[in-house]
Order: sequence, then structure tokens, then C-alpha cells
Amino acid sequence: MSDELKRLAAERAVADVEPGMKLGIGTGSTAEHFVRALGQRVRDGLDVIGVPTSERTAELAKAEGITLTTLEEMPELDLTIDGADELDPQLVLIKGGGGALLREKIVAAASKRMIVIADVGKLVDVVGAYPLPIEVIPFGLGATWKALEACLVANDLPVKMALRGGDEHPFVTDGGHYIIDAHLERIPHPACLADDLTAVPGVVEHGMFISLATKAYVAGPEGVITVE
Ligand code: ABF
Repeated sequence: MSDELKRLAAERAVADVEPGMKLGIGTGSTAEHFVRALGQRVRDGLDVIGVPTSERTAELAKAEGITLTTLEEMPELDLTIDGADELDPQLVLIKGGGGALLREKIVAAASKRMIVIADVGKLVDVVGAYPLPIEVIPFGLGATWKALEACLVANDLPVKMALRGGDEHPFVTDGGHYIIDAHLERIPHPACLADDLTAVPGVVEHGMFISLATKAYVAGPEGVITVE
């Protein structure tokens, strides 16, 4: 059911793609529906060019016949379409469950507009039930960890973090970094937390996307609603 809803949201977003657009192309199972639907439109003659947010997305997009480039070649994009792990009605997002948050954020920030595609289960009043991914440099992990604990205490948030993949075999991102997932339950002040996390040395990026999304298509049993 949820996969069918993801497909519905993705197909709604594909309808917003116009000829000649420079696109940011997201990562995850919802974004994969988007890539397949976009591939169909490309085979029908739509002329677009895209920057993928992960190696996984690049592979699928190539297989679908979508022309790809990089932000070096094309540093400004018209529209990014991507999934999310959670979103609130103000379009604050949590992303990074799939591990591609850094490239996703760079691509979204390079775009004039960002459309989020999601099933209704991800729409919440306050983000935070989904663990917040924090991408960190492997060097000095212990020190970064302590600084993050202090940051969470200062923000009055639970200090409950886990290294993704575990100590033995940590998950490594496309950028060669680790991810720490912070189980915060509720993030009442996302912008404050975002500033504090960004100030911690060793933190590369975090999964809160604030003021980046311009619209969301959220699919539920009654159809697709637009949040903007
Ligand atoms: C990407 O994929 C992520 O930022 C988010 O973590 C995830 C959503 O995955 P799915 O669409 O598979 O639920 O968009």
C-alpha cells in the first residue's frame, strides 16, 4: 500500500517537469518511482538533464535513458524532486535514512525549487520520531560524539545516539563518512538544533532540511494532497 502511495506521489511530481529543465534527482524508493516515471517521459521525447544525488540513483537513471551531468558542469538547477523520511506542514524535512543526505542537501540547495514526494505516513505535526541522521567525519569520532551529546543536552533533547551499522562495520556514505542516528522523539525547534549541530567540528551535515522544500506531494488513500 505504502509503495503504491509512493508511486502516486512520484507520478504527480513528474507532471511538473517541463521540457529543458535541469533537474536534481533524489534517492530512495519513492525517488526510484520518480526516476522510472521520468524515464518513460524521456523515452516519449521529453528533453531534460539531471544531477543524481547518489550512485544508486545514477545507475537507475542511466538505465532509464536519462541524461546525467554533475554540479561542476551545471551548478544551478531548476527543480529537485526527492523523497523524505518525515515532513511537517511547514516543509521541515528529515532526510538521510537512505544515507545520501549530504549529496541530497547540496543538490537541493543548488535548485530554485524542491518538491518532496512522500506517502501520508511521513507527514507529522512535529518532526523527530524518525531518528535524525548526522553525517560525521570518521577522524575523531569519539570527540565528535561527546560534542554531540553536549549539543543535545543544551537543546533539552534525549541523548540517545547510534552509529549506523555498528562499531564493527559502520555504514560509509558516498562521501566516505559515517552516520550517527539521533533518536530525539520530537524536535520542537529544528532551526536552533540545526545551527548547533552545524557548529560541532566533525559534523559534515545533518538530515534536517529547513527552507529548502517549496512543495510536497503527499499521497494517501484519498489521493495526493499538496503541501506548500
Ligand atoms: C531519501 O530516501 C532520503 O533522504 C530519505 O532518507 C529516503 C526516503 O526513502 P523512501 O522513499 O524509500 O521512503 O529521499
